[in-house]
Amino acid sequence: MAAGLSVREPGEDAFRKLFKFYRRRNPAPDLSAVTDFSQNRGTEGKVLDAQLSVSAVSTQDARKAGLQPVSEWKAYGLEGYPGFIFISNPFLPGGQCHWVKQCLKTYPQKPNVCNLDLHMGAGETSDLWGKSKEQLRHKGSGRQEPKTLLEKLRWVTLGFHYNWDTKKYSPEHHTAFPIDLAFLSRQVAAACGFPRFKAEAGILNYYHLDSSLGIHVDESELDHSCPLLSFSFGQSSVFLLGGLRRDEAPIPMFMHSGDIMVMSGVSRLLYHAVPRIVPCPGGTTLPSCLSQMAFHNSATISLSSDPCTPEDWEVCSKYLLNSRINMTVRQVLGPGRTFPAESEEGHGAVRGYEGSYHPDSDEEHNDGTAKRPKKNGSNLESSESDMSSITH
Ligand SMILES: O=C(O)CCC(=O)C(=O)O
Ligand SMILES: [Mn+2]
Repeated sequence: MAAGLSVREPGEDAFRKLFKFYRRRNPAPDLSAVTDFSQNRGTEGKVLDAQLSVSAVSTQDARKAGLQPVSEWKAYGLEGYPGFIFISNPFLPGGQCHWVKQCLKTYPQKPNVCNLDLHMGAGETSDLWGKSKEQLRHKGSGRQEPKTLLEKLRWVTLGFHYNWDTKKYSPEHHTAFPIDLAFLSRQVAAACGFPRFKAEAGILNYYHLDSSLGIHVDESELDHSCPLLSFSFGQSSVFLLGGLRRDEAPIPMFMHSGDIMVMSGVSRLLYHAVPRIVPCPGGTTLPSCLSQMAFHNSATISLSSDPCTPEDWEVCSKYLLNSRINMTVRQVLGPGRTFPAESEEGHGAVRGYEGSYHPDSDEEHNDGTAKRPKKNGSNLESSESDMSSITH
């Protein structure tokens, strides 16, 4: 256990304690206790090899999604966390380009919904990519330079659009789920033993070096027997995987670019959070799997009529120098099910953010945009110090 983890303030739950530890700026936390699946460095004796269904995904379909054949994937589980599967970057060289480009260029477009829609008009939020790319490409490292719209993007919702106020999905607020992302999700879910998985909702989170995502459980989906898939790109993060209760101390683990996490079964409803983004040393490079990337390989992703060009990748790679993108994909309804009538609804449909920290979340953002009241936002935050917070 890293130094400094043992002191616990009265009334503070074990999860929150570690969340604060890893979010701390000054002094920066010791990351030596963070499990790193890619380096075989981990929670001693707790890391298991996960069995995948190799025959469920053809090599051709894997390749189409930018993935290596499933037989090549390195997948892990954790003892005591059945249903939790960590796949250490199974993407082909170049296979991540397409997804990063989609997250920055395509998915923020209407009819999808993003945080900027809450305080900007439709004209202003259309074509974030077009409005940002030149400025982003030529940007120096100066903190004073105004942020581009892409840098102000915090979340995008897809499919059944998650409502941050009601913490529910509704049949009235639905747009077509991106075909390519549904395809990628289907392959990953099938390899993990869920051949009938249907991507129905997505939340994309955009993190910068000072962002964090608060402690929560994803339980708004109506059928928890379906897995939740999570894909990470760009800078690494510390991810905390907790238990069913907040007084269970979470396991810290790195999520690197290309890593995929599947939460299913007993692990589907575990508390989790992202307290910290961990940039590459020096802060001026991309993770090696992205910098070595022969972008033209992304042409193998034959799912899109808009392949990632060298110009696109120039913008994406500049963005990722100090950012992380995470895509979570969810099935909202059980197979063949529809939304229940209002009167039949249970009481459990809550994305269980117990964001009791940062009562100051209605203050002004440091980029001049108004902070949204906590109830309007996801729990993605930026923190300049332990106690300040910025919700999108
Ligand atoms: O960014 C991550 O790794 C986690 C995202 C997440 O938990 C969510 O969107 O519900
Ligand atoms: Mn989550």
